[in-house]
Amino acid sequence: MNKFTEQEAQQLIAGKLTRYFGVSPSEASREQIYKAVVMSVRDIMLEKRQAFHLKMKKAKAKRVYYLCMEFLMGRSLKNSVYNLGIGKPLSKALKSFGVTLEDLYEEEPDAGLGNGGLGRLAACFLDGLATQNYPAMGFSICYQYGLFKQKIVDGWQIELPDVWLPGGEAWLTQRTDKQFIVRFDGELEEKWTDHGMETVYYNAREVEAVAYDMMVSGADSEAVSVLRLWRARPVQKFDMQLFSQGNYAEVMRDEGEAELISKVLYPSDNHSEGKSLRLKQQYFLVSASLQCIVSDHKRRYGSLNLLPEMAAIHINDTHPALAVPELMRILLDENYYEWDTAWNITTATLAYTNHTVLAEALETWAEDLIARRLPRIHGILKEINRRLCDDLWRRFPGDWDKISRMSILSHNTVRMANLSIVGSHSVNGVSELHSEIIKNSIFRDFYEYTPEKFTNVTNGIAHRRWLNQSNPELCALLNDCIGEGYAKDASRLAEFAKFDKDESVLKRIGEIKRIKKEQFAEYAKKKQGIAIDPNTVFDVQAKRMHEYKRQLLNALHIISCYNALRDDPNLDVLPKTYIFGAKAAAGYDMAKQIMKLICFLAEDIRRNPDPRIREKLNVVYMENYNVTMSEALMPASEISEQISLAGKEASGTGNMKFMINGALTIGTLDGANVEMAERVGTDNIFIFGLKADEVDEVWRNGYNSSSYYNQDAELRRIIESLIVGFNGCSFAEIANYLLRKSPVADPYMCLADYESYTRTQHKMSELYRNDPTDWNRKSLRNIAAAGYFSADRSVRDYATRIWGLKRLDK
Ligand code: 26W
Repeated sequence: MNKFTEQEAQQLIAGKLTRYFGVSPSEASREQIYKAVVMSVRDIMLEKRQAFHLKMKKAKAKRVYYLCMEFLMGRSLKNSVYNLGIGKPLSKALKSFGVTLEDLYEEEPDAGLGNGGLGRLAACFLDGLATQNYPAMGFSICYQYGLFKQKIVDGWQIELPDVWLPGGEAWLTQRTDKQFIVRFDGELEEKWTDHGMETVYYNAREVEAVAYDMMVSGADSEAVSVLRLWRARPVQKFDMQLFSQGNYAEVMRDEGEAELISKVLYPSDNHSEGKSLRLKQQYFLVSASLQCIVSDHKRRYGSLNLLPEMAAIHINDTHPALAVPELMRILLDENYYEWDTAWNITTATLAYTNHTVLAEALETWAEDLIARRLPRIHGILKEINRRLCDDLWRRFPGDWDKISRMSILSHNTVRMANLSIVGSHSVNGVSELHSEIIKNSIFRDFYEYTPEKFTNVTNGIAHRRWLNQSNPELCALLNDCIGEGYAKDASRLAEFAKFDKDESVLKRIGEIKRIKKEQFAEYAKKKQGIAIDPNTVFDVQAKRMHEYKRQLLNALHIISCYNALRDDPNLDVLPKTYIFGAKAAAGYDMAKQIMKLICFLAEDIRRNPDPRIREKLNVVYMENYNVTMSEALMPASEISEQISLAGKEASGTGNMKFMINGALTIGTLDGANVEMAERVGTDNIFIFGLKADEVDEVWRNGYNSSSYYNQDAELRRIIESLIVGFNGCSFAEIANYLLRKSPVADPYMCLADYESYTRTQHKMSELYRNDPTDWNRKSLRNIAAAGYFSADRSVRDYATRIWGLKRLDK
């Protein structure tokens, strides 16, 4: 493999410094050294990719193309150095430049090209694919601004632009040989030509898509995954006529409009806004990617007849669903296929994953918007829909309700989920529970129509990033006990379970957690000037801020603890620090209100004059939670809060990151928590609350939050406290939300689950205080049971059961 020696590394880096920055090693700034190192590491990966590419070509290997509007990559240097196995020579080489590798890691901005779970999953998958030598490419957009930078001013979230490219660009390789024209607007005309009836598309606005590649090396493998990011720019033909007529403004406007497409990532997670620019982004991604895939395929194999045998194209959530009509357009208009053949090729190539059941997240577009912006795509959608409805009519004669629910076009809306299902040969959810729910509720009609399409692939995480790289201390213990094999085969973590009676191992687990807590406390001090006492228990909820994830339920319990301590500051309770990290979608008012409540509650406690209270209860809201912060936080956590209303969290992946780092979960039977409980055993996880079917039942019978309020004095006291407020601010609005909001009070049933939650919290505190050894034993069992939740296993499931992909080393 293309590794290097210390001397070679030194020369490579010094060479970059002279050629790209005109400085000698002794003059170079840390930033310049960082960039020179990135360029050197990138070169190694480009070479490695080329070798793998050759192998793919020779083997005529099938490839997967993963289309996703988000790839939440975080930092790349540490991961690349680890995966390439070049840490030692590089560290030594850097001595002569007067910096350490750790210093350089800190120079790198996060590539925050995603919102949350969906985007981080896509990033984890690229790692799993490369490590197992699967031929894979991700496609997304090269957003100039990634997910906003969060500032919290007086408890209120402010969004600032995320300027990542100055430091992140060094990873990108511009591919001037990969450029495609994407067309919007314009008009259609049908014409008779040599190919029969042809649809001609004219007067379109054209935008050019230019590729920027980012390499993701596998760990100790031959493969490198490529993430191809499209940047939009005006087509390089200047409208001279407009310009010479003196229409400068119009010319410049067109230029600006083109670039707008890849300007910024939409910050909304689980809520579809239906904005025209977002539609343009989606089509831009889909059209550029498919043109690229198709042209590569044709260069290699001549025609598109073999596309399904050689390419698996994945639609990650419905955001790239226009891949269905776009592939049809390319087959029909540019390659003159008959409709039926084109349709068979399309559906055999595409597969779709659903990542959420929330109604407000299910995407629909106004049909007239699509008709205007994408007239040809609209025409194809109408024909897909016509044929679908014909077939449904044959299968379910007279069942108009069903047919109207299943149609793609209805009442001036285009339903992207229906389109994705109809246009794919496979539809999957991301945990067992979620996959059952989609079959039985949101996609029930489709499940009855084509049951063979539906399947499950439970999510997984890049465990080398989340365990090996983030927690070397824990890995040292694992290596002592079970060797290093788990890095490439996470199922071997199970061998760690044998040590659950070994007192010295259990003790070391506690010591390691303590070290990671101290490190995080230092990090929080440095980042935010906040003091965290590592002697307290770290109870952490880190994920996007959303009503269904119920950060509010957590807050209600903290308020009750605070009340108890205000009543009796001498109360003998387990000292805890509650840590939150979460961004809210910019326009999501309720989420921002909950954030404000937590921040004001935190401040109220911090300002409490009684040190006996402050010593036992601390609340910390970490600002700007992102991948890099997460890597510091997961290993330091002792309690993992996974408390969504059952049936709402498709899977969760943070839950897996906490688990593999030995945190104990307090959670509902939701998403992947269900499978975590099955694997670790119910004695080692703290499950509470209504189950998904019980939630449905309570809902059917009419949920009334007041009945819980009336029966529970503790709850009444908490609501009172909300109204009185914290740090001088009343939160009566939240009290109202829980009890009186129309049309429903407490839509995510915090009050229904409160008693069970608080009881379970107490149970955990008792265990922590009374039997720390048993706590560590449970922690050990969680680590040992986490292997299944590796992205390596997830992508293997996709590869064998959905994509029909083979490893290139087997
Ligand atoms: C169009 C607005 C929008 C944006 C993003 C709608 C929906 C999304 C995503 C699908 C939301 C998301 O990230 N879902 C999360 O996906 C993870 C990976 O499968 C799961 O682990 C989480 O449970 C799920 O919430």
